[in-house]
Amino acid sequence: MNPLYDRLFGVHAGKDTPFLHLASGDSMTHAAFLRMAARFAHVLSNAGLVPGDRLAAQVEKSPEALALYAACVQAGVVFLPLNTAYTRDELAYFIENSGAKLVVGDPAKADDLRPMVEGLDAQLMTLAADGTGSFTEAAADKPDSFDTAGREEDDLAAFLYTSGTTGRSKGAMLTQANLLSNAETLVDCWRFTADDVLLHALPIFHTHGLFVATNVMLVAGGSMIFLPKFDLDVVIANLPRATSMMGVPTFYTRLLNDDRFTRDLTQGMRLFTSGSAPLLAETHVRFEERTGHRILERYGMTETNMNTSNPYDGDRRAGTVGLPLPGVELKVCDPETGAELPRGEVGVIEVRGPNVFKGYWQMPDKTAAELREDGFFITGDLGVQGEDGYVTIVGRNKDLIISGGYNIYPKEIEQVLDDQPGVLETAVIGVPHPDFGETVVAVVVPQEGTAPDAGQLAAACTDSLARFKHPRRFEIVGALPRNTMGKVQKNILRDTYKGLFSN
Ligand code: MCA
Ligand code: AMP
Repeated sequence: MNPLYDRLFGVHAGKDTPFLHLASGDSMTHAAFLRMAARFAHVLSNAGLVPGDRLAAQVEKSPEALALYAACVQAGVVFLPLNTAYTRDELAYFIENSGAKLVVGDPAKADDLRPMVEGLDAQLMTLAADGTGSFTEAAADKPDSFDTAGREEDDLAAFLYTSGTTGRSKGAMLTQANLLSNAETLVDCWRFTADDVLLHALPIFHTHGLFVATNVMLVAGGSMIFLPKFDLDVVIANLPRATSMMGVPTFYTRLLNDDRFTRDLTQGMRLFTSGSAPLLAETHVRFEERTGHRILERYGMTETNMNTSNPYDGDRRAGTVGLPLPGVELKVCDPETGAELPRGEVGVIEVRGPNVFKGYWQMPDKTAAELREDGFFITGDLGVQGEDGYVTIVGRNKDLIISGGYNIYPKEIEQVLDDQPGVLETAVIGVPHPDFGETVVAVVVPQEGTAPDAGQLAAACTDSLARFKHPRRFEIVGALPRNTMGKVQKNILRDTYKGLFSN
């Protein structure tokens, strides 16, 4: 028994129905996809991986990249997908921390990665966006079927790393049951069926594109228009073939800024969902005016998958993230005492349910700090729940920037900038941005008598931080505002610089 494999993949064995429609016009059936995944599972097992071992994948989105996920589930290997923008330094931490035995990376980066990967006692294989590489070469002569590894619902299926407000990233351990329960709930709530065609333009290295979008479509038995990335022209060209799309708010603002995006173009669609970052109520309203569709906004986290959703039938309320999903308990608590607050009061959102992860890999202290013994997870999001149950997120009790749906932890950038010559201290903040929702600004205090150069500071980020984390602006100031306790008042900085990118 391997509940996740059986329910997501095994049920489609032998089905000649389409699973992936590619931008090239080709498509791949469920059966062909499963045969490829089985060949890949043999490669994992030949490489010495046994159930419970970790595989780290930093690969471009492709059918092969998705089959790598399926192969891990079939072989019982814990899948650790990584953002393709991560630098070698960032990658080294994930490989070392997770103890990954096998790393699958882009052939173009192999020479750069190999010494680091091998130095960490891992093997490196390659997989390119076009499906070529040493991994697929090794799979070519393997059998089309694989004896699925036995796994229990409580066994680990994936590690997804999430940054922390202090220190390094934490590996969120997700079990088979976490993933399966959430996918099944969402299929029901959002009415997905085998007739659905999901326009999939999200990356597949995060919860949204991999677990929300892909797992839901696998459970439903539908198909996906599987695009390498969100390219506006390609998305517009493909919308008439789709019945649904899941996106981050940037997808929707980009579509609305294009005149080709009309009511006619979306007439075959039955559902647009949004999440990963706040969708402005204004975007929701403009979207409905343009297309007649009300975007269904939901709220989740890497550690919990999805927690709340606006209803499929009923009021999809702009500016809210809807109601707790079936099986998910949600309460709003006092940030200081943890005591539950009455409806209508703002506090920290806590959630409990089969969706909530098992803890952070080898970080018992961090797990204990965020996951209560009674099973409630402290999200760090500030919200309020109305008398009618609708939840509104009003802010964050954590120092986090969300840019185009990617999470960025200021501390990580501050640590890089503080190490630069001539820098006394820095404060990194998020400010409103018309395309990305929020973007990164670094406020820098130079050491006396020096004048750090923005170009040098930017160059320092290039080596150690993924491009999406780089500050889009460096503001040089004499001192940072502090409260009486000496803590930097980022709210004042956010207010000062809030207009930097406004239209
Ligand atoms: C790309 N760039 C970015 C971002 N993406 N910078 C800041 N924030 C970003 N999100 C950089 C590129 O490196 C490039 O740098 C420049 O911005 C312009 O690139 P562009 O071509 O415009 O970007 P894009 O390729 O169109 O990507 C934008 C995007 C993409 C479509 C919004 O970032 C995206 O697909 N985001 C989705 C993220 C996601 O799936 N999040 C889910 C996390 P240069 O200046 O060098 O040109 S899961 C989650 O949060 C929870 C669980 C949940 O609830 O879902
Ligand atoms: P991640 O750590 O990538 O899983 O990001 C999770 C965070 O994204 C949550 O803690 C929220 O702060 C934010 N988030 C996700 N969905 C929404 C939403 N619909 N509205 C506001 N914030 C959201």
